[in-house]
Amino acid sequence: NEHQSPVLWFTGLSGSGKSTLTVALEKALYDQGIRTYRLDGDNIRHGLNNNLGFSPEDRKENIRRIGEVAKLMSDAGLITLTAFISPYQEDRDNVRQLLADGDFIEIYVKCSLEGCELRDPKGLYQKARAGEIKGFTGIDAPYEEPVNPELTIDTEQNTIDESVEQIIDYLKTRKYI
Ligand code: GGZ
Repeated sequence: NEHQSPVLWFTGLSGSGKSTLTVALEKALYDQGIRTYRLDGDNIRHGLNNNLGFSPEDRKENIRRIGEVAKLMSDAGLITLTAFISPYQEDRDNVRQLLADGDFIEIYVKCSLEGCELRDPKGLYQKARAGEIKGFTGIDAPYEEPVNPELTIDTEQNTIDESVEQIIDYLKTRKYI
């Protein structure tokens, strides 16, 4: 391998498909005998970062800590998959800087706001529209689209299987796996 274990950094709106994709990708990699670790809200926001909310400052700190944890996972030899909105380009760039060249793979999970609102799996957009949640990403808090992501996955145009294949192809072509 030319590279250390990379961090696959999924970014996108709530409901864009980050969690679904990372779960499916993890399974596909596991089936090929490749060891991964997945970081998401369930194991980070409920634990290490349970003192953080959704202000810009807290999101920044959320992403900073996740970047540091991802770096440790990567040092330990695991391909790390992270599934966080990570709405600010600057915060994502800081994680990229933290890692060795080529170890940060920014994957934009692209889905229109309309599409995410239609899915609304947890009813959060509806609550945000009703003013019951303030500062919700895409409604009254910003999402900065990645400027130069390694990959863009359009979850309105592709099935989960197609998206997983696209990522695996990328990893093989670049000799990460
Ligand atoms: C965005 C929020 C908010 C606000 C709660 N804005 O669909 P979900 O529920 O499971 O994913 C969202 C998750 C976002 O947490 P992240 O750690 O990924 O965000 S960030 O990277 O910006 O720090 C959503 C829920 O938390 N949620 N309030 N105001 N999403």
